[in-house]
Amino acid sequence: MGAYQYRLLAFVVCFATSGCNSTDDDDNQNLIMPYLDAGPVPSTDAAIQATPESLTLTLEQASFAADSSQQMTATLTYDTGDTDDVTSSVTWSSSDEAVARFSETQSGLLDGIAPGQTSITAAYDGLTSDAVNVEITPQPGVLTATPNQFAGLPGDSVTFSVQEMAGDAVSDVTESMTWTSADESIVTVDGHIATIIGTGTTQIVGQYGAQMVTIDIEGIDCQYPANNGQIAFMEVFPDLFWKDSYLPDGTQVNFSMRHFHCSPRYADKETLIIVLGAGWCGPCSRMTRDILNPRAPELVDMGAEILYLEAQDTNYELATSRFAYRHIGSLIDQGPGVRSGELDTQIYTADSTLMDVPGYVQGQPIVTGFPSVWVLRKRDMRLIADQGRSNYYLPFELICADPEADWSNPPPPPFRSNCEEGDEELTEPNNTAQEATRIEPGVFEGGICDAEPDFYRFTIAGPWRARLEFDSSEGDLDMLVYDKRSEQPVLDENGRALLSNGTGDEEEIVHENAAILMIYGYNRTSTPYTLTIEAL
Ligand SMILES: [Ca+2]
Ligand SMILES: [Ca+2]
Ligand SMILES: [Ca+2]
Repeated sequence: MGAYQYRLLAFVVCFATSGCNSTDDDDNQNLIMPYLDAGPVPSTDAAIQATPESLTLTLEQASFAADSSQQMTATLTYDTGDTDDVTSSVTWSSSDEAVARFSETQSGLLDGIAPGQTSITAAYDGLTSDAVNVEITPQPGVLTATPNQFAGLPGDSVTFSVQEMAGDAVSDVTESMTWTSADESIVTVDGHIATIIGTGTTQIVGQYGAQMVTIDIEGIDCQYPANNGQIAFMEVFPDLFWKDSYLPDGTQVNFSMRHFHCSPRYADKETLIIVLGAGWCGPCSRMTRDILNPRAPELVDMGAEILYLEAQDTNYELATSRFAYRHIGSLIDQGPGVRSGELDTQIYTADSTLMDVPGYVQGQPIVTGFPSVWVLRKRDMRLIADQGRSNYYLPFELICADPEADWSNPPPPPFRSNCEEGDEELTEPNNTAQEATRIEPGVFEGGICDAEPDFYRFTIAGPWRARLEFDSSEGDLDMLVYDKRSEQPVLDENGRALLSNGTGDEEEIVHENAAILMIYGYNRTSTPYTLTIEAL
């Protein structure tokens, strides 16, 4: 536009003075140049007498983001009412160039630099425009939804949160989001909670200002293997459900056999270890805290999930999932495993509706005591290993490593020594009554450091006391007075076996005269000990 105007100007100037011709160029140039130096001038004849009166600034958006730009326009208005665009001729200024400053290459282009306010003016030929306030807003960030996808069975819901990340700044914009479901026959949204109501895939879309975030949703169509509702060895486990079960960190999820079998959440799982315990049951606590949990990280890596199902609370009442969460947490803190309570047990009926069946699991014939411990195979949801079929703890590592094998007669678990160097007594081998170490009253340090017992023999005229001390959280040791002939514990005058097999940190036997003591790890556990023999 500028070049066209200059040419037009040349004609105007010629007519108003002594005339123009091709031989008179020098004079004409002199007349024209001052106008050119000052920039564009009115494009009509009348404008020659017109006086610039005001300078006004316009821009499309008075508020825009850092790292974006807006083109400003300066308009000169003459006393005649005529106007001219003088954008490229004015001197632009921004009161705070740290907030926004003008481009050096394009006149009037205002670059947002950092969030804040600045005041824009332009000057032209002695005129200064009114100030225009411009706000630079933070650069729009990247929205991230958590979770960014969700697959669930009908009835499952998920709560989303959304973070906006702008540079190093992260802000939670969850409460500012507006959600819509792309298919309300699959998922509905209320606030920022989505609930699966049908099967299929769709999306929900979250809107935050001009930004959007989408979340892929799948309503899972689960085909659970046919079953007869009984819990039995090699049978398909019943289609049970525990709403609002607890994860180790206290978050709640619906957990069910159906979820375990079908949900992508368990995609990398092959086995489910179920510990049916009770709040009042010491051996259950031992199983959870001392046997299973120390192995749990390794088992989880092998594709095992754990379900701690509490049958009863400390008052022998049906346990809630809340109780299960607190009780298991008191034993293993945030150790792996879902926590559910039998009061909350539900079962899918033939038409896939849920029915309350509190206490269903502990009422099964397979449950002869607590803890009952089973391993299920995810592929077909069959119960492949039952603690009730073994005199030892189940060899979880072996079972989870090979869930297709026959575990109807599970072998003892591999022995794991809890001893450190020097814990084992120097009088090994002492693994049989024949090898028993001869001792006098006193204190002896030793250890059950392999799968074999330790034997000691002594002769004391009269009564004595043998006390065994150890850390039962590491390994439970027991002790008995051994009868070489019967290869059984010696019986006292009342016919009771002279053995001490409690669950605490100490075993004690009081007897008299010569004896052979046998010290052994309960269920192949291992730990160092201190043995004290005193004559009474
Ligand atoms: Ca030993
Ligand atoms: Ca030994
Ligand atoms: Ca014991």
